[in-house]
Amino acid sequence: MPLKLLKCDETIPEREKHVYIKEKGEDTTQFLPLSNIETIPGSLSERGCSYCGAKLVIGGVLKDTIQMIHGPIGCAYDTWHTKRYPSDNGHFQLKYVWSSDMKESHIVFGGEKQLKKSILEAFAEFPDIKRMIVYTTCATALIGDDIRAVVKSAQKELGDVDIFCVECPGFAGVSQSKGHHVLNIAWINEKVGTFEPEITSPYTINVIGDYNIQGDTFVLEKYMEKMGVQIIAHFTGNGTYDALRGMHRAQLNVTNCARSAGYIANELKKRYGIPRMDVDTWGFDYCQEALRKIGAFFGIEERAEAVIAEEVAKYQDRMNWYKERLKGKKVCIWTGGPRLWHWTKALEDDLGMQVVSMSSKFGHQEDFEKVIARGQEGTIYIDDGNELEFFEVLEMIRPDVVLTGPRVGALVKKLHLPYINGHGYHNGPYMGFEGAVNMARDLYNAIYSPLMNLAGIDIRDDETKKFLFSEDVK
Ligand code: D6N
Repeated sequence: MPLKLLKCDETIPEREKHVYIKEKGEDTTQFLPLSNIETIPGSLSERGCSYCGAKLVIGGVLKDTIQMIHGPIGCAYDTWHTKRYPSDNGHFQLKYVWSSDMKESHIVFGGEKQLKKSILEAFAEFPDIKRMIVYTTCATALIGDDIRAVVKSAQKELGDVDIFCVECPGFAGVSQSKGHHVLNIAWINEKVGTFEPEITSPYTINVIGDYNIQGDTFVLEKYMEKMGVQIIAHFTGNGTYDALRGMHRAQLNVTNCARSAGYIANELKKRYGIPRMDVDTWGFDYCQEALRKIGAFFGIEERAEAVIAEEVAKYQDRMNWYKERLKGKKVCIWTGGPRLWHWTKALEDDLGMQVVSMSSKFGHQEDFEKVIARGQEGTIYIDDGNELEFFEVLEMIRPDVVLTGPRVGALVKKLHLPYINGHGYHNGPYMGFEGAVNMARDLYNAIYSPLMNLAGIDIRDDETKKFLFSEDVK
């Protein structure tokens, strides 16, 4: 019985095909849970929309680009400031939010004039910024506004600006994953090859699928600098619009998040012959493996070893200290998709933890293949999990800590279990060697925090009252 119908799903039995428990000696190809299909009506999904996948996850990270959202203000507001991707230029991309602010009359009479006005106003307001991405949303896509025509006329009028269009309204796909795909493919079709980067090293790479969550990118950039490897484009952590136009000049694509950016890595291979190398840059052991692979590709193995030796010497003792205390602790990983397969073995091998449940919002079949291959027997694997399922699973396995987002995290906290932000991190970065230590420290702090014991106490309870007002406590 590898697929499992949870009790809470009795009224939506289709959910059985989305929940899987790995058993001994099983051929997982027969029992992959369904994924990347429409959410079943009645299931309170945690997914985001397709527009959000393009804007919040990929485009919005760029540090020198105005993000113009053509739609009602909520689409702009709700994808602003909900993710932590800093930049080294004062966080321009986090400070501002732009929108054509569609109202009812624009829906009735068309919003193109409003968009044009907003584009011109935004560039006038930020005279140093010459790059923009314009996004459609459900409302403007449904009424058929022609954003490309508007963009063309605005570019003509302003002369010195470059604008990229993302036509991926919220309803374009079953989850945010569609938005990743649309932006990847549109970018390679329209922008790659239109800018020539300056080459400063005989070893050049693009880093693909890393979004500088709480400074992840800065960690990787430091390692590459020490190895003498030039990063032509960082897709899109701390990235610039023009650097991404020059992606065709790298010798290698180092791909971390294969889910959100594997598409552009594949296209760069097909169209420009640039090889794709998949790495895991989270995890103490994985990071060593990643640096070794990059070193071997360029024949600079000794440089990779030097970085590894330096970092391991700096951080190994701390990892050991945390491993001692985290060994055997049960953890759930409930995030978007790829972090499940990046993190499960890293937490088990580096820290001795036991991953007891993994839930993915929008992973595809290939993600589940990787997750289940790296995961343990007895672990519960869920696609597009809903709130009641999370409650039931927490009851079943009583984990020591859950890695998830603030929404599900709030639910977890109500059951007096600690959660760590698996999307935006508690105190990151989590990437690389120092990141692995930060993650271990956050897990340790969460599990051992005395607050969790206090949270379980009901102060209205007579016994508790007696205790709280006793002489001992005073
Ligand atoms: Fe990749 S799949 S882009 S690693 Fe992606 Fe990345 Fe994962 C994700 S930074 Fe997860 Fe999301 Fe983030 S769910 S925002 S943590 V949240 N689309």
